[in-house]
Amino acid sequence: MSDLDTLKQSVLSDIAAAADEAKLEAVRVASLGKKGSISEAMKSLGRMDVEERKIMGPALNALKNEVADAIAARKDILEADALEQRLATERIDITLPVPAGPAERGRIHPVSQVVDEITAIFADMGFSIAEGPDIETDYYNFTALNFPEGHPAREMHDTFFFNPKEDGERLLLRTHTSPVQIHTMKAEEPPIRVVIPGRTYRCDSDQTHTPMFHQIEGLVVDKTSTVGTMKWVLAEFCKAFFEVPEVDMRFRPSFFPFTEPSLEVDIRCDRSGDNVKIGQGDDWLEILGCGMVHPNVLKAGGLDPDEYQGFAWGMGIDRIAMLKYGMPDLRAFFDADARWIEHYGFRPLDLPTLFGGLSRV
Ligand code: 2NM
Repeated sequence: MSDLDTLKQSVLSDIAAAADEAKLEAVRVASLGKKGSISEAMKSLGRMDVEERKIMGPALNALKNEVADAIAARKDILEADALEQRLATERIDITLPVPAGPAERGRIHPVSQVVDEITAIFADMGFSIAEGPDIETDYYNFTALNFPEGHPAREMHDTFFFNPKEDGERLLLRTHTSPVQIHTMKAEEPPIRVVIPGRTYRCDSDQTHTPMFHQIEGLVVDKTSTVGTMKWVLAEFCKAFFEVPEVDMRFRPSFFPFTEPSLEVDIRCDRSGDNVKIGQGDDWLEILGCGMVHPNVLKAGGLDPDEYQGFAWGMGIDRIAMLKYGMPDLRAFFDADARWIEHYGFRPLDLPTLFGGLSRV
């Protein structure tokens, strides 16, 4: 019996000392496993005489059960301890902000944001979006748009020309997005309603000009659109873009080679505070140029001016972005400074829509 007691004390103290589930399992194998100490003791029962076995049988069984119970109890404690430790070390504070992943940290450039806002507004009015190449021919950039050969307007655009090709033709960086209107007229049947955002280039660089800048232009061609239609479209655009219920607009006569009549549009604003306020005040802000498409331009687009008519407009995106989002320095737009985009950029998943709000500022 004292042998059994010694065995019991030894196994129970091993169980109590097992610091984790792996060590406890080792104790189980060493005692109750096939070749474990208790199992070996059980095997010795066969070699005993009947009297001895009557005593040792129940005693060994009791020991086996006691050890099995002790292991199960210790296992419960170790499992609870392990869980306790995980809960302590893996605890998360669900009130903390979600750490930003790449899609959260990236920012949309204000120029892209404003293009998305403007195209959303015109898409809502039934316009589609067209794009064209940055490199153009003299014909599409000037001639087709009714700029006469040798006309000073060609010089005024401060065009970047490429070296002449072997056949003498000089390609250029488009000075406006208007060549895309010609491509569109040639490719599509009226009614045409398109907006064309894109990069444009003029050899000009100072406080308010960069050699590359962005324009967005629009074109409507059908059989019935008039200056009245144009004024309504542009007024709807201004209200939606500046997110105000009413805007006062002023149309001044102007000149562009590709439109007749040509007009410049100002909207009422207030410059008395730090930021320009749109829709109120005693000042005017020039925001776009527009006009009825010149018959020569319709012809260049393959359309009969006796059958079709329409209007077009154009505006600078960079300037209008500066205005809407209070960014003082145009040149910072193209410096690729991460701190600038972090401050002025927009969240990539906050897409401008008319129903969700354009800018959420
Ligand atoms: C402007 C102002 C006025 C314009 C005209 C055309 C075309 F090709 F349809 F004739 N495209 N863009 C236009 C008219 C552009 O920008 C200040």
